[in-house]
This record gives sequence, C-alpha cells and structure tokens, in this order.
Amino acid sequence: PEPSVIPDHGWHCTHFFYRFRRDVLDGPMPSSAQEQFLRALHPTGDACPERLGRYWISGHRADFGIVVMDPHPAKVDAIHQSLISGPLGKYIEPTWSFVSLSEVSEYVPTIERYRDRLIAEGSEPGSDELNAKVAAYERRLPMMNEQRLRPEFPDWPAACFYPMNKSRVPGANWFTEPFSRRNSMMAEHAQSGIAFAGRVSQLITVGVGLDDWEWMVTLWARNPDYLKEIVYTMRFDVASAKYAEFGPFYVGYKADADEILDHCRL
Ligand code: 76R
Repeated sequence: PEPSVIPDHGWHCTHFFYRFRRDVLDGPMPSSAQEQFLRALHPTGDACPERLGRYWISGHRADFGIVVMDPHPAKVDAIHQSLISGPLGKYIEPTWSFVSLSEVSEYVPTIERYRDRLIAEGSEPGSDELNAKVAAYERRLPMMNEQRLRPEFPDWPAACFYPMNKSRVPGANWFTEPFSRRNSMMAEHAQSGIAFAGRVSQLITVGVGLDDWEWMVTLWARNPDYLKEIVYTMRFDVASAKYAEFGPFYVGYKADADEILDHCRL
C-alpha cells in the first residue's frame, strides 16, 4: 500500500487534558487569550476535525479535557497546538494525553461467529428463528462498526475516560489464553454491557504501539449514576475481574469553551 498517515480502517483519536495556570494568571484571562481559547475549542472550516468533544473535568487532575478524532493525525494535534501557542499558551498546562486509534476489535463477532454463538447458546441450527436473528445482526453490523470506527459523540452530559491493559502476570496472562477463551470472555463482557444500551455509550480506542496503555475507554452517560453502575457491573466479568488493569480515571461534563471559562472563573 501507498505510505500514508491516514489509517486504513479507523481514525486517530487523542484525549487531551489541561489545567489553567493560576500561578501565572492573576484574575481573569486577558481577552486575547480568552478569544484564542474559544477559537481553539470551536475551530471552523478546514481546521475543524471530524469529532471534538469538550468537557470540564471534576477534581484536581485537570480543569478541562477534549477528545479529538480525525483521519489525519495533524488535524487532531493541531487543536492541542492551537491551545498551547500564542497568548493563551502560557496560561495553560497540559496534564495528560492519550494517543490512540479507533478499530473494530477482533472480538466483535463476524456473521459466522455470531451464528455459532447462538447455536452454542441453544438455538436450533437452520431454524427460522436463528436465521432471522442472524439476518438482523447482519443488517446492524455495518452501522455498529461505523460507530466503533467513526463514532458520533452523544449529546449526553457526563463522560468518563480511563486507560486499561489486560494483565500479563503469572496465572492471569490474557495474552497466553487461546482465542476461543478470550472470545467467550469478551462475549460475557458484551452481554453485560448491552444492558446499558440507551444509558451509556462506549468508545474503545487502541493505544497499543501508540501510548502507555493498551486501550482508552471513553464512556458517555445520560447520568453520572450510570458511569458508576457500568464500571461496577463490568468488574465482575471475568475479562475485567481477572485480567483488567486500570489507569487514572478522568470524569467530566460536556461544556462549550465559554462554559469552561465560566466554570473555571476565567
Ligand atoms: O457487538 C459486540 O459483541 C461487541 C462486543 C464488545 C467488544 C469486542 C464490547 C461490548 N466491548 C468490546 C471490546 Mn467493551 N468495554 C470496556 C470497558 O471497566 C471495565 O471493566 C472495562 C472498560 C467498558 C465499560 C466497556 C463497555 N471492551 C472491548 C475492549 C477491547 C478488547 C480487545 O479488542 O482486545 C476493551 C478494552 C473493552 C473495555 N463493551 C461492550 C462495553 C459495553 C457497554 C458493551 C456492549 C454494548 C455494545 O456492544 O454496544
């Protein structure tokens, strides 16, 4: 294939977190810096990446965070550069970032594996009921994969971001398990996740080869209760209970740039 910085399948995705430098700021930000902030977080035209989510962040780890996705890595990073350059730059301190790509996981069932799974769960091979379920899955799959690769960010108020690994310790090494075992653990994981449809929407982007953790988990929720509920529930799935290692959690609430400035009293 032709050399390219555009992934063949997914999009680039970076989560960026920042803090305002109260040590440098003495009162509200100068208006030139404020305007730069508003422009940087609401880019227009060619500068506008495919997706840009903005959140004020709870707790002291960051004041605000953004999630940026685009086929082109420079378009993603440009948002960051537009925040840390110019008059605004000296008032802002990056606190964390995570670089990843969207993908369709190898555990998303193919049509064939979906059929096999239904049969393993007791469906009659060749039955009308089985065929109808498989046909419905076949119709839904392209849309679901589209949401995994090029997700729409839901218009929900609460969000949570955390990185995770699958463990490689003696007795719990995910990567020495055979595919069939990993696949059935992920099926259990999917089953418990599906119960949150309509309340939580998740985006799993992969950091393998790109950043310090294997995945970045983005959860959007209608209500913060559901963040707590889904993470608690999934801790009991073997894939998480036995194999998951979690990094720092960032929780945020959807906000436009002016709301972030208001919230931060700037
Ligand atoms: O259609 C399908 O069967 C898709 C199944 C599915 C896969 C392959 C799925 C479903 N996930 C998959 C992959 Mn998930 N997910 C997480 C977390 O906090 C924790 O315990 C773990 C963090 C949550 C909350 C979550 C939610 N998932 C993955 C992977 C990649 C594995 C790989 O490729 O090796 C990780 C790291 C991961 C972690 N997952 C779901 C959910 C929810 C809510 C669902 C069901 C809803 C849906 O499919 O839309």
